[in-house]
Order: sequence, then C-alpha cells, then structure tokens
Amino acid sequence: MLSQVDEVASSAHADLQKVTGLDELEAWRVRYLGRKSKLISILRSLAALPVDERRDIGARANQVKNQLEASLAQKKEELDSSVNLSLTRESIDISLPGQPYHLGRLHPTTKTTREICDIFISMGFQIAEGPEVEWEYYNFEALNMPAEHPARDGFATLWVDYKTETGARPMLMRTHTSPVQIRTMEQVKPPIRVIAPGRVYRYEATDATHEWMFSQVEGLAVDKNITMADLKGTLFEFARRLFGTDRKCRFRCDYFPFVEPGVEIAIDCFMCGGKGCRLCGNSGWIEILGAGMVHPEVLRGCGIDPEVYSGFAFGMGVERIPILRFGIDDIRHFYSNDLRFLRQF
Ligand code: FA5
Repeated sequence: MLSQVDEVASSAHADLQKVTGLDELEAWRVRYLGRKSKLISILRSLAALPVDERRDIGARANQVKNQLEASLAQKKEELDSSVNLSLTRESIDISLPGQPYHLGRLHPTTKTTREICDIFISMGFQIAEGPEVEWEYYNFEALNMPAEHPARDGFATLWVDYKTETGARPMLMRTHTSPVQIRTMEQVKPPIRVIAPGRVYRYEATDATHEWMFSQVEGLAVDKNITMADLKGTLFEFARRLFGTDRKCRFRCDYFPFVEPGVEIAIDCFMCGGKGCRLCGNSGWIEILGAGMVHPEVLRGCGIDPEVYSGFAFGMGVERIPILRFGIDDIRHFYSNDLRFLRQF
C-alpha cells in the first residue's frame, strides 16, 4: 500500500506539470484529492489496518496529501496571476477620447423632395414613378409634342442610342417628369392624384439657376369637374406651407403644349427682394414651377374622355426651392460635391 501511495504521488506531480488552465487544475484536484480519489480511499481504509502498517502508511499518505494540497495552491496562484496579466494586457482604457467619425446626412435635394412630397401627400396625393431613360413617345409625342414641334427646342435633349435587332429606336434622358403623367393615365383611371419626384436631364449651359441635371416633382390630378381654381388653390397652399405667408408668389400665363391654359409660378428673389440681380436674371422673380389644365388631346391619347374628365398638372424644380428658402446663390453648389456646402443641411 505504501508503494501505491508513492505511485499516486509521482503521477500527481507529473500530471500537475501538464496543467495549463483553471479547468484542468480542478479536474486534477478531483482526480488526486477528491472524495473518490485513490489517496483519500487509502486514508479512509487506514482504520482497518494493523497498528504498525497504519502508522507508516498513514504518515506517508498524509505527507503526500499535504504536498499535493500545497502544490495545488501554488499552481492556482500561478494560473490566477497569468490570467490577471493577460486581462491587464487586453483591457481597454475607456477614458481615452474616441476617434471622431462623421455622420452621413441627406442631400438637400433629397430633403426638399421629401418635404414637397409630404405636403402633397397630406393633400391626398400618392407617389408615382417613371424611368429616367425614357422613350421619345412618353417624353414628347404623348405630351402633344410630335416630331418637329418647336416646343421641343425648350427641352434641350440628351439622346441615347438604343439599338435593337430591327434598328435603332429613339430613347432619351427624360427632360422633365411629365412622362410620368402619361404612364400613370395609361395605367390608372380617374380619379387620379399623383406626384412623381425624380431626376431630369437637359443638354444646356449651366448658370446660377440652371443645371444640366436637376430634380423635379410632377403633380397630376384628374377627376370630374376639376377647374383652374383647384390648380391655383392647391399650388398657393403648397407655396404658403413651404415659404410662409411673407413671401410674394407670382402666378402668370405660360405655354406648354400639354396643358391649356398654361401658367408658371415664381417666388420673389431672396437676394434682391424683387429689385433684380444676377441670380434672378434681373427679373426680381425665380420661377419654381410650370403648370396648367391637362390638354384634352393628352387625356384622349391616354383613353380618358375629356368631355367627362378634366385635370391639372404641374412640374416644379426641386433645387430652386432651397435656393429661395436658404439664400443659396448658385445651383451648381448642389452637385459640385463640396462637403463644406453639403454639411450645412
Ligand atoms: C417643365 O419641365 C414642364 N414639364 C412643367 C409642367 C408640368 C408644365 C406639368 C405644365 C404641366 P420647365 O422647363 O419650365 O417645365 O421646368 C419646370 C421647372 O423646373 C422650372 O420652373 C424650374 O423651377 C425648373 N427648371 C427648369 N430648368 C431648370 C434647370 N436647367 N436647372 C434647374 N431647374 C430647372
């Protein structure tokens, strides 16, 4: 039995060398010092031994037990201090100042578009959408502008070569959001109340109020008994909500082949207060939208009987609105990607 105690002692010491973590150390303790371990069983069986053997084996077994307990305590201390060391190394100093990082924000055109849409949605309009690369038919012909119509000159067009097996078909970058009127009336029958926000493109020189790519919001209402008074009431209410009651709003005749009669709405120039300056082209006014009563030919082309239904439509330039509200002196700031400008919104 004495030799068994020595075997336990040597294998316990050898195994302890291999222990690398606290879990392994606990397993080692259970194996060599636990209630069911060999050493404890020997100690328990001492009472049944003759007195001489009990004294020798008991003394040795207790000595081994004390050594193993001391080794266990020492190993535990070593492991604890190495865990603490690695925790200290991996710890984060939360008092250090953080890395500054910039939050993204919405572009002023997106913000304004959403604001415009919210106003019309509160009046019962729904959002409609159309493609930016458009068929000539929707951009011009269906809007009462057949080929060679002089009004096409007002929409300097970027053409797209679209080749099919049967030959090229004329496509273009839409010059206005009005094609969405046609696409909507082809799909939905009156009553209709939609607004269509989106980008448009014109092949023209830029200046303080003209870009070659800009955004518009189109509006269309078709129903029985819609009159010019509805158009004026809707657009004046829109201007009042967006610009407040202090700004002057000019409503006067204009010509667009797809409406009859046609009108334009302009707001007094913020920069000169109406006296005339570089921004407003010395007119004292900045035009924000074109509008009118939908032409009977356009309604008929979409299968809507103009004897029964009438409607109004409008198309506004989105960037012109923050220009007027926040006093921006040049539309070209919007797309020149100067963050000092964009971060102000
Ligand atoms: C149109 O585009 C018509 N489709 C509007 C319309 C719709 C009339 C429905 C009647 C019925 P116009 O070319 O005037 O019209 O453009 C409308 C608005 O877009 C202008 O009032 C102006 O605010 C803005 N706009 C026009 N050209 C530019 C440009 N180059 N850069 C920035 N904004 C522009």
